[in-house]
Amino acid sequence: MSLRSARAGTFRRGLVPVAAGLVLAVGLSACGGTTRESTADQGDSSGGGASAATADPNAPLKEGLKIAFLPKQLNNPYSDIEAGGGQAAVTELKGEYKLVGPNDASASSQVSYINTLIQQQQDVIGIAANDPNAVCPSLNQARDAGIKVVAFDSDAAKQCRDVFVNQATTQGIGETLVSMTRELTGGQGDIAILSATPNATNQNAWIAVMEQELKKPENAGMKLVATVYGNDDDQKSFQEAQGLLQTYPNLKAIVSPTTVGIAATARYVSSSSYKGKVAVTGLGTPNQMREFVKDGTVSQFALWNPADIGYLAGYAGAALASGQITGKQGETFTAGKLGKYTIGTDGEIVLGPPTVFTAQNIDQFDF
Ligand code: RAM
Repeated sequence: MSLRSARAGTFRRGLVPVAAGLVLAVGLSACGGTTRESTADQGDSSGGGASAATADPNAPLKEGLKIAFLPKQLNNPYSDIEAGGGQAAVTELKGEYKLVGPNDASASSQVSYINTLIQQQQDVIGIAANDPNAVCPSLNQARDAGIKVVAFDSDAAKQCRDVFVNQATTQGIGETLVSMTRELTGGQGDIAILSATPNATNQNAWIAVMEQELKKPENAGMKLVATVYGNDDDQKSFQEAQGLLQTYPNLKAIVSPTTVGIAATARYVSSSSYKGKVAVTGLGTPNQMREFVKDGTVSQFALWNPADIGYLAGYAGAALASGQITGKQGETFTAGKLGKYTIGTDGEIVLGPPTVFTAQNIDQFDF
């Protein structure tokens, strides 16, 4: 039943989740959602996810595929790590790797890049969508031109991509963010969220789960007083963190579900009088967060290995372009060193559970 159990190798790369309950949460939550098979417009690229073609799991992976990656923005260390994983996959696949993208994560910033990739007749476009809908018309033009579309990290609307490589289940990530906050605050007091852009599919989905989690009795002592947006821009995130602390003097925690936001928040808090008094948690890369864990500003945050998302997206794209999969639930493919994956509901492929980082384990990670 769980997507995680359907594939081997999640723990092989050393990403051992600290919170045992999290693995369970991730596994359970992978079972939800609707099945693509029930959609009437299946096979129509303008309205329905997977193509009408039949998958041939034994089809050989094609060599020479042109696989392009379009992350949310290029000047984000997280995107660089993701793209590095994608490049590793394309090299193994003997394909042609390309990386393009905007410098800001605004809603429509990716459209012109998609149009260029269509003109270049790429075989696969991997995209971390800045907005689920703004990219849709161009992505469907790409699909009409025979290009396979793999959303990764941040989904596009499901009727305009073939599959979505999700870092962990949305439910599991939202639950982790709230459980870390509860642990750090003792479950009491005002909390705030400092997110990426207001349109980001991934952050908005995680925040929606957090809001549901906060309604549970065990979280009743925590009050979400504000959600603000740093737009995945370091300076804006820094200022938003400062603004939150000035506006809400009783704030007990800032939760930032973005690697840009949490690093900027930690930097601000570490040099302020709030250090040690206001908890900072969320999703960050170990290399960006290490100094703030060492100086006592941050004691717990989470993430997955971004390189594995890019790598998995590369292999998913090659499997689509080679006819091994079409994006339908239940199809399987092998993603190189990561092992076998099964496509879940709505074309979703889940990488694996996130890892929680603390002072005890952070030095085991280098990304
Ligand atoms: C930022 C981006 C990315 C997200 C991570 C956690 O780097 O918003 O999409 O997955 O944070």
